[in-house]
Amino acid sequence: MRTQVGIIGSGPSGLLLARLLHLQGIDTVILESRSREYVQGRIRAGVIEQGMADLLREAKVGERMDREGLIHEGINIAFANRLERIDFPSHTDGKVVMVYGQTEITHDLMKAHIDEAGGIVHYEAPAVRVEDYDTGSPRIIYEQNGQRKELICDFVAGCDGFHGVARQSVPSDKISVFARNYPFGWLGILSDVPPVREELVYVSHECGFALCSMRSHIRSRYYVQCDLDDRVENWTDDAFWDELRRRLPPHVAETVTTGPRLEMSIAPLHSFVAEPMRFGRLFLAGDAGHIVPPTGAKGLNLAASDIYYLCRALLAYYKDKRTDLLDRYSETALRRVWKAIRFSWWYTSLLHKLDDDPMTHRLQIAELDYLTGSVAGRTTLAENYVGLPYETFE
Ligand code: RFL
Ligand code: PHB
Repeated sequence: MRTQVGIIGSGPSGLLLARLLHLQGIDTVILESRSREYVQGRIRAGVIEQGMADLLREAKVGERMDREGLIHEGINIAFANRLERIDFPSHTDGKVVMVYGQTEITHDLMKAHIDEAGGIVHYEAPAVRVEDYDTGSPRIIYEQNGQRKELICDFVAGCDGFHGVARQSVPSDKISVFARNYPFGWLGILSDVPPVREELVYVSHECGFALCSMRSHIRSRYYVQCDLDDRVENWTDDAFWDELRRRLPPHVAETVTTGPRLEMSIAPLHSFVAEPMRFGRLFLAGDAGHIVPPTGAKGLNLAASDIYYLCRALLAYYKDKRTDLLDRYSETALRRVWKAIRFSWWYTSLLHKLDDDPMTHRLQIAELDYLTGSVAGRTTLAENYVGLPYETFE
């Protein structure tokens, strides 16, 4: 089999790239190790930066998002029994974020790319490795129905997430990795109850971090910081709600509506960057190249900015025979990646229980007091949260 751009992974990175290229007449084939139902069912991100929302509109999959997504003009931060609000538009030249689940984005992309446009996605077809990426015709070796097959391409996009094979196809002496594992995780619940506040609430408490998020006016997503060795089986719904309320200021806690879980899961927190993001004709994008802890809501948004740069670079090649944007892809994408890695690390360290030393929490409260009380502090937080701008090219 042969295609122009072979894509490994049908998460948001892979699907968005395929969709944008299809709209410009460029052929793709996506290879995905899991089933369509599995990919569709994963519950993950919820906050979309304006840059990503604009890219989804460019991909002509923004209609339902614009109808059903919630525009948020700020976030709340709870600490020391206080609730402070950071307003986005007044600190960022009018920018806002969109609350719209990754599950819905994946659904919209699948409908547009596969069901309506007839785009090719092979599910349950895991890639095994990428070969010949230093030549003019790289190949993806994959498995389907127990058979080994190969997809010959002009370019390969490794959109196969943190555990994928694209990055692992490169010899370790050609790649530098930077990693930090945090000694805690997030226990999350999804429940059909109205959110406690109209906007997200990030909580720093001496018992640990908590987050009140949502998917709609009637579906909430809440998280509490937990130990890395904790298990979902250790938690009843009541125990979760009690722990969440313990960490909220009393006047907020008493307004939490509780209900049965639709889903409960634990996610570990990591920071990870692989450099470079380009190896000959193999390009990494999204979680395949970098991971952030979810605190800053940046993972999915970074995947989108990678796809923005990669798509423009591929278009410049196919339409104008230009290779300069492909050559600059890694450097350009990584500049934005590192700023989000920094923000996510800083915001995680600011809000989580890091150790048992009471002074650590006092220092965090002092920083939160400074940040929320100063125009400069609020601006720094707001600018990073709504998303730093994408670079443009002539
Ligand atoms: P994905 O979504 O992991 O998709 C990769 C796909 O590749 C497939 N795959 C393979 N296919 C073929 N052959 C192989 N050998 C393969 N190996 C893997 C996988 O099955 C999968 O379908 O990566 P992608 O597309 O780069 O997208 C990244 C985002 O999913 C991720 O960054 C976000 O979910 C992170 N994230 C958040 N990001 C935000 O921007 N805002 C948020 O509010 C936010 N909240 C979150 C999050 C992630 C979380 N978890 C569970 C890690 C909240 C949580 C709890
Ligand atoms: C979510 O709604 O899942 C969510 C929101 C904000 C974050 C992380 C996760 O920072």
